[in-house]
Amino acid sequence: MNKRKAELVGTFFNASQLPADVRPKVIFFGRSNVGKSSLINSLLEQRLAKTSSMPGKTLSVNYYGIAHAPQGTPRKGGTPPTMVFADLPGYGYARVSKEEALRVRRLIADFLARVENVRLAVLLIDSRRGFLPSDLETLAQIVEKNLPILTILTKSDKISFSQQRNLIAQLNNKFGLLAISFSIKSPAAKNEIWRRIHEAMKE
Ligand SMILES: Nc1nc2c(ncn2[C@@H]2O[C@H](COP(=O)(O)OP(=O)(O)O)[C@@H](O)[C@H]2O)c(=O)[nH]1
Ligand SMILES: [Mg+2]
Repeated sequence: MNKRKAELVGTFFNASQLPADVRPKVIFFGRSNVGKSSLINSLLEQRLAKTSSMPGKTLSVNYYGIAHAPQGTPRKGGTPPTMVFADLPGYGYARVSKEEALRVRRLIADFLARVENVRLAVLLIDSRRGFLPSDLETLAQIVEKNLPILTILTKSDKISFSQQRNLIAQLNNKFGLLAISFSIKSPAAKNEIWRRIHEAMKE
């Protein structure tokens, strides 16, 4: 797959800073330290999103603009259409105060209330930790907005194949979620994830 032209196009510390923006968007949700930045960097094949082993640091929404030319699109005037990946702050980090946790939740809720043209919500779940109550809260926010969901089980190198299968089955049975396993160590699922993103862009 070709390397995509992508760049950071905005950082917002509260939802009131969000500009009106009709570009189609993929929003990435996940607990702090779930591997969100790593997945975004892997998909974009560049180190745009900061990764860290110190969770709970950034409290901002970051927009990455990605040149996106679906097959067969006539190119008028040169500039390809752009889609946006929105990287939301991680939630559910145990070592922050209640107020801090509430601030994260509120930023996500305010963002969802304002954001336009969301095509896909990508919900990241840490394979080792499984689906936790804070993930359920996020799922409820996504469902309330009626957004199509793609669930990704991150760090799949940390658990066995049978554990992966069980977790995928459990998410499907309990919540009707279709999950894909992903690891930065063997990013074989990347093409499948891109396929789903492109499909969501078409709708
Ligand atoms: N073993 C393993 N570690 C990962 C994987 N993805 C991310 N990590 C590590 O998990 C930590 C948090 O990753 P990061 O992408 O910053 O998570 P974020 O807080 O959700 O953005 C970093 O130390 C990463 O190197 C993975 O697939 N496998
Ligand atoms: Mg991050």
